Amino acid sequence: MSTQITLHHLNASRSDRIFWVLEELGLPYNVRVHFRTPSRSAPKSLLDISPTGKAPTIELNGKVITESSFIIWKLLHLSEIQSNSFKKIDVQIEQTEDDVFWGHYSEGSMMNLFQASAIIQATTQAWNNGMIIKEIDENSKKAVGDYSGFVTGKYLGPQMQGTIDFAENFINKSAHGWFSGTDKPGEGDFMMFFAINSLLSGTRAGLFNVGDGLKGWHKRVLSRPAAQRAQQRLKDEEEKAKAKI
Ligand SMILES: N[C@@H](CCC(=O)N[C@@H](CS)C(=O)NCC(=O)O)C(=O)O
Repeated sequence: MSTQITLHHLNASRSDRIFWVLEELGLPYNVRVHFRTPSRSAPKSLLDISPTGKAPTIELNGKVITESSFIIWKLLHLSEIQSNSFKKIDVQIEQTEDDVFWGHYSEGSMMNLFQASAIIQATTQAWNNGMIIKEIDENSKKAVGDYSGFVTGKYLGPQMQGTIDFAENFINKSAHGWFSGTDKPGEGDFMMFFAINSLLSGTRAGLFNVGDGLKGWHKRVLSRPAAQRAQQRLKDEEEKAKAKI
């Protein structure tokens, strides 16, 4: 029986990592799109599938799997991928130390800060739009705005920039320009894709200083046919799902 994969995708989410790895590995997959609610949270439909209620989640031969790096690890460990016999896969299949490091770094050091900042911005907006308390006077709007501006601008912002600079430094020194440390993209690259893509062409574009090393890495990723197919599939699936609402 061939491997059955359904990717549960939430719009504007880390599931872009999984589209990319699935396309690189040439694995057939179905997609179910879940759209964020007005508060930017995942809808209940995702919690109905996934114990964490977060994206990405995949169903792999009927088993529900969560956490991007575990999902990537599971996909790289499929027997048909490990044997790599039916076609040449241009991916670092065997996990390197750098893959493990950047897999952890992307979530544990970068995304925790990025996410905190996104939550502060979303909740400030919700406050100003009266989603938390109906009647908001201008003074309380200003106080919340000043506080969130301070936390994101003066506290989280410099730390986020530090994580970007650290990644820039690594990629500039790497022999091949991949976070895997080899001449092929690996888990470290798939994991770093979400944050760097958001900085260069997503919701955080233009907000931080991204050096030529990471810009070059991003270009290298997007010039890969598999990454292009991944972006197209993501877009097509979202459009198809939107048309059904
Ligand atoms: N560490 C998890 C993080 C998962 C996560 O927080 N996903 C976000 C989307 S990028 C989510 O589902 N957010 C919706 C919510 O929290 O309601 C992973 O890497 O898979």
